[in-house]
Amino acid sequence: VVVPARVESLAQNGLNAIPIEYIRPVEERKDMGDALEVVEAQVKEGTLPIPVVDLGDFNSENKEIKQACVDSVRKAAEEWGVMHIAGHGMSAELLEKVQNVGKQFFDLPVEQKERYANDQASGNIQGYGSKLSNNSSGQLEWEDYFFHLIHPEEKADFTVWPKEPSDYIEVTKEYGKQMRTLAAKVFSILSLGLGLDEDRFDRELRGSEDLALQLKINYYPKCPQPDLALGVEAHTDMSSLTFINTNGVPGLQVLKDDRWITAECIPDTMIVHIGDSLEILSNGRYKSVLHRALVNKEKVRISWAVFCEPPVKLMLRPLEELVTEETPAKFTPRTFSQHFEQKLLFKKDLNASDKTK
Ligand code: AKG
Repeated sequence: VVVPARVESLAQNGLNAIPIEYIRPVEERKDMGDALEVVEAQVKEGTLPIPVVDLGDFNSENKEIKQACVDSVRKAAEEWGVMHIAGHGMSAELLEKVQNVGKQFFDLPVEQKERYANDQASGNIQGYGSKLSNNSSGQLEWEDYFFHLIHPEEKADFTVWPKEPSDYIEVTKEYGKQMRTLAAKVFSILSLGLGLDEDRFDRELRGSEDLALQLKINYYPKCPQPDLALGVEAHTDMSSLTFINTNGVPGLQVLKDDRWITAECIPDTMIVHIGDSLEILSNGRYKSVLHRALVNKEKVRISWAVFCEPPVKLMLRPLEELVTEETPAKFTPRTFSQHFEQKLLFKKDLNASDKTK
């Protein structure tokens, strides 16, 4: 088993300069910097922020309010491929519990977390991990993570889930259940936005099984040189949708019109990304957003990303309702796993976290 260096251990050593493997090439450094400073500068500058939509309006009896909600979600998904959602319906209490159990796990000493280490070389991708330096450039990311499937429950392998804290499993299971409900709601709105039957995207994406929801808790230690390192390098997600919650520390950046826009932390909202699977089904109407994570000098950042993935054998192709003479199919059919393999051909290194990219 190759055990990579944990970024947390490196950060604890009080370095003034980061090891060379974490230094990004010059071409990637546009709009990089300390996330706390970058987001502040962006607000001052009046940069167009990532749209905020209120999903609560979708439950309105008033047809116009409901339609305005559908329109705003469609517009954000078409123009940005990412949005903040308010009115998502998940209780603040559950979200707080999810954050507490995740933080309590990461507060354990590294040696104790090491008992949950994944083994990427043998394909055991669930568990505690960090990027392995197995490509020629040796490029690494400034984060450690915990990755595991949380829904459907029958597919979850509870033996790899954290046993400490003792309520981790119960809380995270409930999160998986409620995330599935939320995903169904977002699919309804996105289906109606393109004039499709309300259950169209969900029905197509779950196939004869169900969506697989994968949780990745990203733990980004403080970084002495945030202008040179990335917590997560630029990628689009393979998923249909990805939901992101954070501990209130900024870091996420999305590419829009050739500029990296940093997500602000807006209380009581979460972020939703459109992933590749939905981009393909929507025949490119909804954009799979390119994103990355910055780090900062002052605060540990933790994010909880839930990737809603179709079954691996599911055939991804543009929905027939969206393929016309004026809008021919932009994507060739491929299964979800073939899509994964095709993407990897363009990348030299295989890592656990790449399963989601
Ligand atoms: C990933 O884990 O793939 C991410 O993109 C994380 C983004 C974030 O931490 O906000």
